[in-house]
Amino acid sequence: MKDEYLHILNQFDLDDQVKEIVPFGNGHINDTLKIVNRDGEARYVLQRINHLIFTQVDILQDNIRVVTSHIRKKLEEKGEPDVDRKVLTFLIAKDGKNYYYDGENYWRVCLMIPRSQSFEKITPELSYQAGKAFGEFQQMLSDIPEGVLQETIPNFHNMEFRLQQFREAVELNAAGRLSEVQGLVDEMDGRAESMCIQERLCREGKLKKRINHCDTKVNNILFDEDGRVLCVIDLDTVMPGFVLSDFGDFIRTGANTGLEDDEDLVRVQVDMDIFKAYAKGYLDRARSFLTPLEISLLPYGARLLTYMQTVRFLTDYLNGDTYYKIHKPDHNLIRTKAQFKLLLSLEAARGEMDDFINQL
Ligand code: GN1
Ligand code: MG
Repeated sequence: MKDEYLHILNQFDLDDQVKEIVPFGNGHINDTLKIVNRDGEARYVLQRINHLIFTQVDILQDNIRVVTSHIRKKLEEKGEPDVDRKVLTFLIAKDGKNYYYDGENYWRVCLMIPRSQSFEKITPELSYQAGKAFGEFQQMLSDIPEGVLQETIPNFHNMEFRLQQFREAVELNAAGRLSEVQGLVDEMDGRAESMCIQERLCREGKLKKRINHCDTKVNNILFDEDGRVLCVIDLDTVMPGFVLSDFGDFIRTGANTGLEDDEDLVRVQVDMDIFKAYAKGYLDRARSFLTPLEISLLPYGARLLTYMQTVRFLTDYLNGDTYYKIHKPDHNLIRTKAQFKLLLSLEAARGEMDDFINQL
C-alpha cells in the first residue's frame, strides 16, 4: 500500500522526506491522505481524484489552476501578507501537469497549509467569518471571463436535471426500494415545480450564472490558530452556476443543529443564529455584485439546496448506493430523512428569514 503511494509521490517534486501517509478528512467523493515528514509535520495532501464522478480530469485540474492563480494574483495585488496560507498550491508532476495518471487512477498533491484548522461545528462568530469568506471568494472570481471555467460536473446544481435523474431512478427502481420510500418520493414530487425557479428565471433572462464554489461546507474553510479565515479549499466544483448554490449549501450544512446524517431527527433543526450571522457576513462582501432579486431569494436558496440534497441522497438510495460513499447499509436513507427534516424546519422559518434579509 505504502509503496504505491510512494511511487506516486515520486512523480512530484517534494522537498521533504516522507515518514507517514495517513487518511485525512471525511469527503464523500475523493480519497484524501496526509503526508507527514520525519519531524511529524504534515507537509502535503495527496488525493486520488474520483474519476467516475469527475470524468474530465483535464477540465477539473485546469479549473483549479485558473482559480488558484487568479486568487493568488488578487491577493498579491492587494499586498496581502502570508499569501501562501491564503490560497492552495498544487504541485506540478514530472510530466508538467498538475496531476499524475498512473494508468488507472488520477492523483494530485497540494501543500498542507501550516497552522491551519477546520471546524465541523461552528459558532455564530465563525459563521459570520465564513459568510465573508465565501462572499469574498465569489467576489474575487467574479471577473473571470465567461467560458474560461467549465462545469466539472455538468448540470451539477441544476434542479431540473437532478429531478430528471430522480425520476429515472424512481422509474427504474434498480434496488427494489421504491415502496419503502414512496412517502418521501411524494414529498419531493410535490415541491418539484416550486424548486426550479432559478432555471426558469434564467431562461427568461432575469438571472445569470456566476462562479460558485458549489460545496460551501463549514469544513471547506481553513482558519488560523485564532479562528481567522485563511482560505477556501476543496475547489473541485468551482464552476458557473446560480448564486444561491453557495449561500444555500452553507445554511444546509452549517446552520443545522444536527448532523447531515443524524438518526435522531429531533436534533435536526435550522439554527437561526447561524443563519443570521452567515447572511450578514455574506452580504457584507457580496451585496456589491448581487441583484435585488438574488438577495431576496437567499432564504429560498437555503430551502433549494436542502431539497436538492434530499433528492440526490434519495436518488442514490433508489439506485442502490452507486454515488456517495456509504458507511452503513441504509446510510443514504438516513441522510435523506435528516435532510428532509431540515427542509421542513427551513420551510417553517421562512417568514423569519425573509424579514431578516429585508431589514439587513
Ligand atoms: C459531496 O465529498 P463532499 O463531502 O465534498 C458532493 C456534494 C454534496 C455532499 C453531501 C462532487 O461532497 O455535492 O453536497 O457530498 N460532491 C459531489 O454532503 O457530488
Ligand atoms: Mg467536496
